[in-house]
Amino acid sequence: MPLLLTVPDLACSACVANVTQAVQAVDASAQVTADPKTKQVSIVSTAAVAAIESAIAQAGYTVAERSHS
Ligand SMILES: [Cu+2]
Repeated sequence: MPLLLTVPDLACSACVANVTQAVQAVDASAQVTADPKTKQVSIVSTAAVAAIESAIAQAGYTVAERSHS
């Protein structure tokens, strides 16, 4: 089940690349799909949710909401 995060400051494809890199720094095999229009980031990873969220925060983005789909 992918982890679904809402990241309101996801504005463009550069943000998508930044967030993807941040998550893949935690788990190199993570599958990250992010859409600047919906502000949703879908992540398939075995890494801990807290580790993923803190990596995204350290990249300069805010995680507003989290849900498992
Ligand atoms: Cu951007």
